[in-house]
Amino acid sequence: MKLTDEQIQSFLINGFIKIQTNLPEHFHQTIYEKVTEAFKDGNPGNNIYPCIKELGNVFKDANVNGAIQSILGEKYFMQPHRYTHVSGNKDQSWHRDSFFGFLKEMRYHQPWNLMAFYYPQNTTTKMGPTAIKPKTQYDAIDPMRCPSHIQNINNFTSPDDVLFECEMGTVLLVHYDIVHRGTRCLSKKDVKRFLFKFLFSRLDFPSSPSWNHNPCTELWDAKNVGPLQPIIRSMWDWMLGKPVRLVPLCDDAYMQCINDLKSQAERGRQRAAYMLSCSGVYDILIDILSSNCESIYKIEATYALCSCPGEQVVCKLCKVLEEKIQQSDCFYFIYVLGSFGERARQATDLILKIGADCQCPTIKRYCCESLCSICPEANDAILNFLKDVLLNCRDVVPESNKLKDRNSPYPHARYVAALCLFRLGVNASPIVDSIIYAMLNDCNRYVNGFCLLSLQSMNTHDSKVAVEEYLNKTKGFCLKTNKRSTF
Ligand SMILES: O=C(O)CCC(=O)C(=O)O
Repeated sequence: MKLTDEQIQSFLINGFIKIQTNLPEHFHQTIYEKVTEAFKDGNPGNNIYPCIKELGNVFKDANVNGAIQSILGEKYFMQPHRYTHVSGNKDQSWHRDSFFGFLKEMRYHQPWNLMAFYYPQNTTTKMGPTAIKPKTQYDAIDPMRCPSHIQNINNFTSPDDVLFECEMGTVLLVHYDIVHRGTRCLSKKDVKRFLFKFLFSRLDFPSSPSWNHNPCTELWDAKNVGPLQPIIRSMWDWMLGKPVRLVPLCDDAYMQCINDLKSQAERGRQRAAYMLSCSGVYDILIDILSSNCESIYKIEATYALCSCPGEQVVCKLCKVLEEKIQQSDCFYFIYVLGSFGERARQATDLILKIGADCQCPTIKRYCCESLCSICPEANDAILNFLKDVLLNCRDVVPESNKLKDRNSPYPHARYVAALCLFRLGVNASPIVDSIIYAMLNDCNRYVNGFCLLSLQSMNTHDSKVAVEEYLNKTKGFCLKTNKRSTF
């Protein structure tokens, strides 16, 4: 079942939606028994999926599949990372998931990624349910780190937090960047609370509504949502596959926004930045990106710029980026240009040049991502760049597969290059040999996983042979995942 307009709007505002599967009680009981059994040997980590193949039925369920399609579009995919959580005797810290510990400078306001939490048992408050801070998916401040002079309310418990008591068979779909945590189990009884976490992502930009949309709601302007209004309105337009609406500002409102850009409260700053951007006033935001101010302001301005209507902003961004080529934070510009997709075509050569000339894995990573969004049909130069990052973006200190490597920007860049090649589909086939090589030889399991997905989606003779051999060998398990190294 596809979601309705109201459900999509509520998801865009709050950052989550609760779905009930149509699967019978005994299905969830079987999953519960199987996971209890599997845990006797330790947490299977990423391998939970091949261990309990029936989990696939949760995501084939019409309600769940329909809801994911509604948010991520028809061509969504499941990421190679999965995890099973058991509630423990301590609350987790409030956190946002990060890509396996990798430091993420920028996240996404647009729903590119979703977490799906599946609960195979009735989950009461005493059993340690998941807690969520609604609306935090748009915050630039991370609850785990923030300069001390900037207000950061998200590492404290607040009355707005939602505790998810739920029935067995519930799937909670959550914006990937929302602040959440697992709470502690208060029950003395030996009833474990399991949660299966799966990640899903969209492959491309929306071109039309992918939910059960009534065209009469097209001009919904999110009037009653408070300071988040300009953000939510922009997300709604984006989800419809439409250009973001131009909303001009009167002089007083403009002056108020300029003042609010440096306000103490994050919501006020976000609103001001988006209102300026949506009114086509982008110079001041671009100035913030070029300045020496605190990164939090740059991140907020960057998110807002992604909703700037019109073509002139692309020219201006390219012009300033050209002047900034040597600077380490040019990735903010590259990120915004990527968010415009094909609208930023004129930036292709500039981004390629920056990516090829720089040594910084973080900048290379953003170049990969933006090139793939701007030019989805790819060309030789783009494929060669992605291939170079995939095969050669390595630290001088050799990587192993240990925990600390998850914090290195080098595997992260290769991981994004592999993900981009997957997004390019058959257009990546000229470099199929490199993708096969990285699937078999890269020391990072997610690089292997995304290369496998890329080869599966390419569906050429060579890719099919490689996939078949690989799956015959692995049987769908990640060979680098074990109970000492679960993800
Ligand atoms: O165990 C839970 O309820 C939450 C799990 C969690 O925070 C996570 O998977 O990131």
